[in-house]
Amino acid sequence: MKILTVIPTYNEIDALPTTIDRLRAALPESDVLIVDDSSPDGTGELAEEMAAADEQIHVIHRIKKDGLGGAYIAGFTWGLRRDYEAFVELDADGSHQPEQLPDLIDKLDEADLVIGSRWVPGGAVVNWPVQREVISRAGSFYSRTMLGLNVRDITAGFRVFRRSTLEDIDLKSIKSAGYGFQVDMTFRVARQGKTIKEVPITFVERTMGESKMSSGIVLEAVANVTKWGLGARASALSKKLTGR
Ligand SMILES: Nc1nc2c(ncn2[C@@H]2O[C@H](COP(=O)(O)OP(=O)(O)OP(=O)(O)O)[C@@H](O)[C@H]2O)c(=O)[nH]1
Ligand SMILES: [Mg+2]
Repeated sequence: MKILTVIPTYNEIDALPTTIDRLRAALPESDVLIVDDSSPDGTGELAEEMAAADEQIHVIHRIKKDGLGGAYIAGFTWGLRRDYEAFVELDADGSHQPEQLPDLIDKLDEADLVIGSRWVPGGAVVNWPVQREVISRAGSFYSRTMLGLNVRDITAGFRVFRRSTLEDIDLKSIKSAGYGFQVDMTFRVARQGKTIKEVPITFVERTMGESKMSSGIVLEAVANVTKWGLGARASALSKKLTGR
């Protein structure tokens, strides 16, 4: 299977080399696409050097920091123009263990989307303050309930999509920038009746670089989940009442 691993980066100059080395060792068959948003710390230039030294590594540069969602959409669009059959999402900061990727890819035999999950039995988080875990679990619980999804870790960013799963999504219509992007993608895949499977992973909080998580990102996700959940309920009710 031809695999593309997409890695969005913003100021990840310290963490990126280790992440790439581990990924290339753990999954040598996968091509890599780094999507950098003109990081002021020089991550984009470093990525270019890596690409010059390894023909399986590619880079795209966006002109300004414009969110994780937009970076993934740019990366997927690049890959869909080529003949990749599976698309991996991986953070640059070391939180997602490339060594666990083969487990996720194996599961793609039975699924259209595989999520590396912190909140299924066997999943774990290392070095997270308790308040971060509470926010993440609560966010997944709220999203699961509002959207009627049977997924434990809805905001997870360690994932593998089948090509057909991405082809069936209108990527241009996705506006969510932060975690909302992961929830949005999960909801769209589930609404098409596709199969989503979770595989337990150990998520290790970053030890290098700075977090891009912000209250704006959390609020965007909560507002969107509420809007989508109420929208889905309203359309189900109107179908019931009108029979259409
Ligand atoms: N291209 C691009 N990448 C981004 C942007 N925001 C975040 N990223 C990258 O997306 C990945 C996840 O971002 P993180 O900052 O690690 O977010 P997080 O995991 O919620 O936060 P921490 O737990 O503090 O690490 C990292 O590889 C970031 O460099 C962005 O606006 N553009
Ligand atoms: Mg992180």
